[in-house]
Amino acid sequence: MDLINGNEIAQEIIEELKIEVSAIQGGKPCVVFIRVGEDPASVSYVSKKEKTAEKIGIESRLQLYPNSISQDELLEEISLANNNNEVHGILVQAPLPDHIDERTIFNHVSPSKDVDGFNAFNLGKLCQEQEDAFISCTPAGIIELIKRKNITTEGKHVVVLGRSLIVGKPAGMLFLRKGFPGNATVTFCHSRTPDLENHTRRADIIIAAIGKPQFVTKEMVKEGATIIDVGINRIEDSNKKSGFRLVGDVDFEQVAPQTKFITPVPGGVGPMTVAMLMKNTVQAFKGNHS
Ligand code: L34
Repeated sequence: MDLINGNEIAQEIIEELKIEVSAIQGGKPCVVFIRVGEDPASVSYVSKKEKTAEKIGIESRLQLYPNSISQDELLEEISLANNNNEVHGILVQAPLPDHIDERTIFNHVSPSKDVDGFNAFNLGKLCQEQEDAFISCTPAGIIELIKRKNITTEGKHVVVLGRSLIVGKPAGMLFLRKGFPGNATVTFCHSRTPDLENHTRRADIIIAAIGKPQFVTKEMVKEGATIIDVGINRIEDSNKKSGFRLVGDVDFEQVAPQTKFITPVPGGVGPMTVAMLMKNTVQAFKGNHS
């Protein structure tokens, strides 16, 4: 079993970006973070993004709004950022309150500033395998882990658990692309898939992104499989100061010994999401300036 250290690989990327950004002459990459409400996970993730941006030399502007903001008001804020030449990247942290349609919001971000890769234009580019698509940060982080650990994907069976726009769907598309890492056979499974374990047991690589704590058990995993655990679930733990601990979608203790590679939670995919956002922001800056 080889534990994939997401913190370490994310740090490598951050160091590479520091060098890239310090070589920029004239201007500085700038990203706007839009956060609505005070969801504790969102507060923590956005604050990680701010700190990482600062380390790299990327300017970030945090725009906070109350849960009561209307969809039109939020669209207007995005328009302002779209039209602001000082801003290269825009990120609207999910989840948004129920009265706001996330799809409408994501599609309103200018494709050239869509560092999250959530809008239809960038998702379309991903399907078309266009090199300049912004790719959603979590799936991009998964692919980067696979690349840097040199894990073979060609001819392998990848089973994606989850069909979200943010992780499941784009992750599957990435493994499907021609080239490395790609050329895999991809199966999507979700909450309506019967006999899930029939699929997962045949997987060489499992991408667990269903948001159910410790859902993947050892009976579901073949010996020598690679597991990428995308889940970040807070479960109550009275032994912790915070009152909770983080667990993935995989029962790590049980499953890890029979895997070839596995990502831990925390310290696996999470830090990669942040690193890839930074990479996309630098990309957005360079795009605007070319
Ligand atoms: N718009 N919304 C938008 N873009 C995103 O890319 C995200 N995501 C997901 C939720 N909503 C979003 C994130 O930023 C998930 N996510 C995210 C970011 C960072 C981490 C996890 C998820 C992370 O750093 N995780 C650490 C531990 C976090 C902790 O201690 O709370 C880890 O080691 O997994």
